[in-house]
Amino acid sequence: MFVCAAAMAGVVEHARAGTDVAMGDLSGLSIITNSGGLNAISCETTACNVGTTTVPWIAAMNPNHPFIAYSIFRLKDGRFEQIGRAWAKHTFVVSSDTLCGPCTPAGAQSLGIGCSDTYFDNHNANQFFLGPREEIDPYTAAWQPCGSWFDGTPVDCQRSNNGSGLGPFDHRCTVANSDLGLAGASYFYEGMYIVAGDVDTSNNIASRRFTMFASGDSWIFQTPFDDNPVLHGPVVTTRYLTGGANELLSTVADPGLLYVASKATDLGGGMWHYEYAVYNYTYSRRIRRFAVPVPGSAIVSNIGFHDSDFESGNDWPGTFDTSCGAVNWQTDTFAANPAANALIWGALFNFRFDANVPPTTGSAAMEAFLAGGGADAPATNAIVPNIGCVKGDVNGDGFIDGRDVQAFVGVLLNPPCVEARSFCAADIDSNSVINNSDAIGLAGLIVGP
Ligand SMILES: [Ca+2]
Ligand SMILES: [Ca+2]
Ligand SMILES: [Ca+2]
Ligand SMILES: [Ca+2]
Repeated sequence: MFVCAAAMAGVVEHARAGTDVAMGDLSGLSIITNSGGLNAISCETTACNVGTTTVPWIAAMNPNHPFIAYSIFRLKDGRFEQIGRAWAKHTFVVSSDTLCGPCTPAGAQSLGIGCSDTYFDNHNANQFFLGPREEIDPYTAAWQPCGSWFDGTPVDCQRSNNGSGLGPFDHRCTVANSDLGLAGASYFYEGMYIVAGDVDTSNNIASRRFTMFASGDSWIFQTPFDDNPVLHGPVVTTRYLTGGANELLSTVADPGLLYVASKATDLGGGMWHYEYAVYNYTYSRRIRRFAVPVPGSAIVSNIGFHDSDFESGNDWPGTFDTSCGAVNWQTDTFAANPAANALIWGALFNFRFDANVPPTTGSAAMEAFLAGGGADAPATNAIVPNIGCVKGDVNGDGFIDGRDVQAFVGVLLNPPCVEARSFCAADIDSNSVINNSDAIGLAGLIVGP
């Protein structure tokens, strides 16, 4: 079993002033139960208090406890997909162990400085303490017990729902047999602690590679010891892209972060495959729309979507909007359907298509599901089909000159869809808004350096 380097060194990994919980170990991936081609999967997580304060670990209905999220991913043929995801584990008690080094115990409801606490696979899969991710703000770790899943009926801020009456796969990380054991695939599991006030969240999330073999009608999972340390960071940032040509990772902050990994592959014959893995790390508002600019005259095929549940009815339909010049996927608005399949934190959705257009660097548009926060931020550092957008050449005649001013005013007064070429050319600073700063930018381009 891997333990944090701190444990081997006998010292705390690093002491940063304030609250700092780290994922000290991630191991023991196992099948809790299986039947009918499905597997409920869980893993073992170890928290280390590497900060300078104790951390409350008080069971629901008290809101002051960390949350543990975990899920399963597969990399195959250039596609990085999430194939299972559990509801969030509400932590409820700590032991004061020494996996991370010297520990100053602080009781069962508080993780002492330097102390570790391990939840085994059966703990993390216990439906009594699994709650909907939607109730938790991944950025602030806020959770409102009153009216929660645990509160149940009546809504009286008392725990009514004890997790009984559930099926073996409900709320658990459920993975289909058909997604496991595929030739040429690599598999990973990721775990994350969400902790209020954590001053360094980069060490809260980590992943490990695992392998498997079939055993009767089930699977035996193994987490190789060699060359397979606990790798900190969101899995999409550490396990997918390799820095090759036509690959980019875009980071979007709201506050809260999400990542858009994009990749284009030359299929030959003038066709390209575009592949997007959009991972919501801590983006509270979720995402309900994703759009990639494509020239309206392009040939587009094989528009696809992948999420990690087993419901096709909630998949985001993808369409090629030739008038706008975009391939667009979306689910319902919050107003239309508060339970829509928006991209929740800890989830990864894939968007893909083929087009007869070579790639360039540009922006993919996204729309938040919940109100609040700032303007909906695009992924500005993405691999997208080249729509022929040249910043400043708003009228598309190959020159940047006074004639673009008139075209710019047209876009300013009557903006087309954000994916359109003229919008892109007028949006000099690539922030998906046309305003005065773009006018100044255009003037600078016309006058020249
Ligand atoms: Ca931390
Ligand atoms: Ca689905
Ligand atoms: Ca022009
Ligand atoms: Ca702009």
